[in-house]
Amino acid sequence: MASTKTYAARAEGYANPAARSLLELMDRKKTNLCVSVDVTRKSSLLRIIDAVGPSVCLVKTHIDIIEDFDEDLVSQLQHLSSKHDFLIFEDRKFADIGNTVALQYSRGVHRIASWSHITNAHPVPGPGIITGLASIGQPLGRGLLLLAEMSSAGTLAAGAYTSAAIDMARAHRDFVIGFIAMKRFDGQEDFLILTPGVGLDVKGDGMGQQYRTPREVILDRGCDVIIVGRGIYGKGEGSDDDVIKAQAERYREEGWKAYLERTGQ
Ligand code: S5P
Repeated sequence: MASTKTYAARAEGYANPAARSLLELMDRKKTNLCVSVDVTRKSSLLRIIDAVGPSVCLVKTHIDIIEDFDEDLVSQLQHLSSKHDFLIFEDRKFADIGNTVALQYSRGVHRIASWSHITNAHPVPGPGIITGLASIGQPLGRGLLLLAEMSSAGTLAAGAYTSAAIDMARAHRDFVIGFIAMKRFDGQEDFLILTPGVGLDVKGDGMGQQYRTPREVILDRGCDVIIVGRGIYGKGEGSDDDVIKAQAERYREEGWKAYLERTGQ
């Protein structure tokens, strides 16, 4: 049912502020594109985010790969988030006991909870990982995604593991807003489905990544957000701005067209 409802209509059903803001801004900005920026220099990260900003609802970071990370990077990231109207998703993939992830989320040099609207976790430790992350993130209005499935070949996140992840999310709907998954799951509850492994030009990367098109992901599989990395920014520290902007718009248009078709608009 969630797959045929509009993002705007679904926003009203979420108590979690991050989920609500994300759905509202997707509707306002007409984009279901999340750009994943996996570069290693602060200047490249900010340049690429500024270039894709107008086309995206969400920017996904791997903050621990930045070699010259500093406090100023966080300020500039927050500035770009307001300038272009997108949310920030730190793809931290927490995977430890509750007490440890609470520290990893709030402390260390990165202090992820202080700037990242959304983060994610592997369900492998059991529900304590949600309790730990919620103790930090919930008072700040943050949202959590569970990795119920993965895009890589041979992933162990399948079958009974995926079902258990869904059950864990159901028990914590105030903080768990959805999943990293390859398809929408049946069920009464509305969860956000964010899907990586999206590419228009290639099928894989020689290291296990597997790509599907925005249309397959949004229309055929009923997912909500396409996560695109190298298909947009290119290789290494990224292509020229003009190329990146054009690629971001190309993916935004594909993703949005598939959503309009799915919702019968
Ligand atoms: O199953 C997954 C989950 C994630 S979050 N498969 C993924 O590829 N990701 C992330 O999405 C991955 O860590 C990377 O940052 C991004 C995909 O990048 P691309 O360059 O292959 O589009």
